[in-house]
Amino acid sequence: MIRILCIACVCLFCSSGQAATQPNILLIVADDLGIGDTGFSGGKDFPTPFIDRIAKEGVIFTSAYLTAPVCAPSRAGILSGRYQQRFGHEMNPREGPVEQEGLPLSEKLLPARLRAAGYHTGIIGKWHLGTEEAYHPLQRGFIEQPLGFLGGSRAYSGSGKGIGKGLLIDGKPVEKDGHLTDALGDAGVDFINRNKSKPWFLYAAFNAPHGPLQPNEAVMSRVPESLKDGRRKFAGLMISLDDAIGKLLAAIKASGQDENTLVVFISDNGGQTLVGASNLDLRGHKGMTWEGGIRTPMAMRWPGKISPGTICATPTISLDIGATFMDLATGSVPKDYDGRSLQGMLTRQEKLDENRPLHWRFGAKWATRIGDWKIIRATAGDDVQLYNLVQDPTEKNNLAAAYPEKLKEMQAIHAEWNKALIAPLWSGNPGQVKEESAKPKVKK
Ligand SMILES: [Ca+2]
Repeated sequence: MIRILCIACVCLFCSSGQAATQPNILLIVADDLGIGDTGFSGGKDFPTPFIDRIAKEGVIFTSAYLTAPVCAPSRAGILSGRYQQRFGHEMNPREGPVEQEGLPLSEKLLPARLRAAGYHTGIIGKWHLGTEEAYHPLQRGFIEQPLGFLGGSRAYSGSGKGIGKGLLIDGKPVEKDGHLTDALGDAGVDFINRNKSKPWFLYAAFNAPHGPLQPNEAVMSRVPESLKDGRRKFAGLMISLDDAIGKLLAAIKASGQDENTLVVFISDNGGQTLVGASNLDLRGHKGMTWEGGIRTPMAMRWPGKISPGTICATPTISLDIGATFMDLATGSVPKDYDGRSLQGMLTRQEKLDENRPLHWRFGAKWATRIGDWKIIRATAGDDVQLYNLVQDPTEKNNLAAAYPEKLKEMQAIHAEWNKALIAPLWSGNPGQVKEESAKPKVKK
């Protein structure tokens, strides 16, 4: 096993000035899934063999973050490569014919950038970045949409009438039978099979295991007997997701592209424990800036390039994904990107800066992590709290009173970052999340 303890490297943004061979890129984004929901990140109560295969045959990031604790702003960060609060996409947009809320058109998205670099780009699954025509995926750089939908969540199956309304192929309504996760997997396989002549980028934005809890009855016999109620249905959704990912991996291998394809797996926000997800013992859940709201399982696989069994414990954030893809595709990272390329770490085991500040702002809730330390305002009106995440990964012991200088120093760094942000463009619905009492706990 190779453990990369990533310390300062001056070459993070030094590029060769030209891209190496452009790999295909499969970016799998699951929905509302926590670190207790995939085997490679510590989940134990149902198997996820294909997701785990990505990790086993590649690198596991054990301290990976998303830029938001809910769906749409997190996806805006991933696809723009920038902290989404810079351009006002801080909250989930409302959906409907009257609303004009979507990822601002000022942002050139990752699919558009990769397309300009010669990639064939496709999206399956969930969009959630605007329902008006101008915001649609085919207007934002995706050449094709083998199967998807525009909203933030939807049914997985109908009652004898197919999967239901709202499914699209290339922006046009379509009817499908069966279970949505199966259909999305099949559409992704079709995309991979059809595109062999040039590098491709597939954004596989599965809505699983986001609610509603509508698993495919055909897989429920595979759910361990010990699981009950919501967790049982959630496990059913996960089994279908894992099967679909297995089909995508098999299609890549069958197409002869295994060693020319980078596969990335992440969630879009922390687990929604209120509907069956698990963040293990991390504090909080979806909608919060506690670790349970912003941490994700993350793994990458690229046979022949990434050494199997690699573990990176250095904090990484979903902004690094786009930076890495652009570095691979073009040999450089766009200057306005907030992430850093992981290419050197992935392929040459270069060390990463462990003390890069990472920031969050979600309305009144915010946080900053630097190295071992994190400050957090968990709820409007709360005092700012300080935690040492290495000694206290479950955020139990607030050290604000014990280390006032550290608190002050980090607050100043957060305030400086905050200055570059704009006000949210819409108030949105931050998600159906229950506020957790966040009274400071002072270490005795
Ligand atoms: Ca989500």
